[in-house]
This record gives sequence, C-alpha cells and structure tokens, in this order.
Amino acid sequence: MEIRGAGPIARAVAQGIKIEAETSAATSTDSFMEHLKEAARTLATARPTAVSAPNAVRFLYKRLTSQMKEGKELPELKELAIRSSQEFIEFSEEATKKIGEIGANRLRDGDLIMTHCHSSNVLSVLTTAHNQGKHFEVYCTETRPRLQGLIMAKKLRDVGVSTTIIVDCAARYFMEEFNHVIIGADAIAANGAVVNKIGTSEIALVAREARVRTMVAAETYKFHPGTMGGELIEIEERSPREVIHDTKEFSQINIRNPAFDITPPEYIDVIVTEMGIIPPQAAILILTEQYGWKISEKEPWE
Ligand code: RUB
Repeated sequence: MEIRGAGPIARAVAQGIKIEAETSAATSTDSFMEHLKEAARTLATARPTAVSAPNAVRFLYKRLTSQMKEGKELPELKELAIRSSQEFIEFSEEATKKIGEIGANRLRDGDLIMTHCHSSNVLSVLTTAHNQGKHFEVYCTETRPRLQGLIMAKKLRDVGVSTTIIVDCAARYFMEEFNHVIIGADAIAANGAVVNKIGTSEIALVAREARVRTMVAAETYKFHPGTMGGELIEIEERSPREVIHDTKEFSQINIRNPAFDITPPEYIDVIVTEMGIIPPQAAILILTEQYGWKISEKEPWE
C-alpha cells in the first residue's frame, strides 16, 4: 500500500525489472534470464488483483524472448531489458495523459461528477477538463476502509476543482444529481467486466438505476489476458484491521475485507483508453488484436 493505483503499480514493476537488470551480476544470457525470471515472479504476483503488474512483465518479456531467439548476447539483452522498462514507464505515463485528454472531451460546463477511490487516470480526466477551462464539480466518496477517496479529494482541491466528500453509502442519495460517474480500473476481463475498488459495482448499479452514465478510465494494459481462457480475477482480501482497528473488542466476530469488486459490463457505458473510447464489449479485441495475447499462454515467470 505504499504504491496505490494499478497504473503506478505497473510502473513500479517496470522500475523493479530495470534495477534488477542494471545490477545483475549474471555472466551468461541463461543466468541473466533466470535472474530476471525470479524478480518477475515476485513483482508480477505481489498484488493479486492489479493485472497491470503481470502485464508490465509480459510486455517486457515479449521483447526479451524474441531478441533472445534471434541470438542476442548478454550485453544487448541487458541493455534491452533496461531500455524496455524505461519505455514501458514512459508509455504508461503518456497513456494516462492521453486518457485525460480523451475523457475530458466528454465533460461539459456545469457537470456534476461522482468518483470513487483514488485513480491517477480519473484524476487525469478531471484535471485536463479543468485546465481546459471547464467548470464542474466532483463528489468523492470516502472509500472505506483505507479512505483513498480523501487523497483524491485533496488532489482535486489542490488543482482548483470544486470538490465535495460524501460517505460511501450516500451514493444513491445523491445519484440523480450526477451527470457522470467516472472510475478507474485494476483489471478488465475479456467480457468487459471491470474490477476496481470495493464499492464500485454498487455505485455503477445505482448509476444505472438513475440512468447516469458510468465511464471507466483505464490503460490498455489493465485488460486481463487470462480471462480469455476463463480464468477468474483474484480479489485481494486485506487485513481485518483495516476495517476494525481494535479487533479484540470485536472478538469472535468475523471481519471480511475484500479490497476490490467486479462491475458487469452492462453497467458500464464506455472505457476510455489511450487508444480511444471503446464499449466494454470490445475488451476482447484489445486483448487479441492489439496485444495478440493467446489463450493459456505460458507466463514468463513460470
Ligand atoms: C486503487 C484503485 C484504483 C485503480 C485505478 O486501489 O482501486 O481505482 O487502481 O487506479 P488501491 P489508477 O489504492 O487499493 O491500490 O488509475 O491510478 O491505475
């Protein structure tokens, strides 16, 4: 939880691989690849829900293995690992910027917008629209139990956006007033279902009931290749102490703390990616046509 949000997590993974490549004492291509594999396994599986982490590794390995097959020597492979990690970080930052520009086009003067949790991509959409001179207001949920919504609210205030904080369960009370719900994503399944902070699916359900449009702002490396073969996205369950600090007082009572939930594609109007706006049903095309992932592909760290 030092690094929050699936985009920053992906960049941290690429940075980790870069450091491993820079500091590796390997003397052959095989031992270098073995060294990176170990690091890749740790990094790719550190946060089970955010697919951006394993996708960052997949992105780097695709390049490395194709170069290895071409018979590249150790210094070239090392240089490629370092360069590719840096390129991924730059691509990721650029993607968030583009998402901001594309998403901002959908906002209008006078809009009232609701968001949930803290997402760098949602922040990019809102700050870009604000910098374009659009006047709108944002309601941020607190986002129990870790209160990332408060981080979002402070960041919006600091750039000059009119911001209001509400408790999570006030979503339905205010919903009819909103023009948009805008949320980020930790992972997107092949059928367009979106995994994001716990509470997102409830908000999307309420938005649909009130005919308020739900926009997801997410980079294409949030799409989960494993789901093409029916793999389920693991939902990280965190410490009960995030919910109840003094668990002794509530002894013999179970406390469950899933960190994310799944919003079905029917509740999502559009996904704003760096490549443009797509309906959730087009998720499979991103996976197969853009990234060329295959069903049940062997993972680089296996
Ligand atoms: C953060 C969260 C964010 C997504 C998208 O959860 O659910 O909405 O990760 O963020 P946590 P971004 O704080 O538990 O990691 O757009 O920055 O990738």
